[in-house]
Amino acid sequence: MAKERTLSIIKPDATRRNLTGKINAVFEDAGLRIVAQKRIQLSPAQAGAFYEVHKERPFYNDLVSFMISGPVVVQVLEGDNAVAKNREVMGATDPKKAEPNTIRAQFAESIEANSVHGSDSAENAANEIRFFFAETEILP
Ligand code: YYY
Ligand code: MG
Repeated sequence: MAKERTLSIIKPDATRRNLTGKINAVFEDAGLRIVAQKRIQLSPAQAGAFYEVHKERPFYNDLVSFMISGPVVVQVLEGDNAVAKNREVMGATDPKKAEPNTIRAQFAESIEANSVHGSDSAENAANEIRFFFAETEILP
């Protein structure tokens, strides 16, 4: 199977609790390679644009406020079937519904403060990677 890339974000609830390393270990143990990574503070405009697709949803304003409440770690994960594999290790959006041992089952605080973002399709992954990284910053 061809290698694929996906965009991951370790969210403010997880950076606040010093969980970056534990979450990265889940990715690496699943065969996902962290080929780019930076810890940044999102601006309101950046967070709003990143989640533009959810603009009409009732949780949008709270989600944007949460995403700017502290630093995030944006990263590119690479591996076979990386988009689906990352969604699998993340677990369901609502941690109460997430499979045991997934990142969200282990670490998420709530449906909003759910520790990680992962792209949901190869097409969205390409756009989301471009949103945060230049190709020269991605080093397999
Ligand atoms: O892709 P994923 O993060 O699993 O869920 P989405 O349906 O794309 O929603 C994005 C983001 O929005 C979710 O991670 C938390 C937040 N959210 C929320 O706060 N309340 C909801 N009912 C649904 C989603
Ligand atoms: Mg999503």
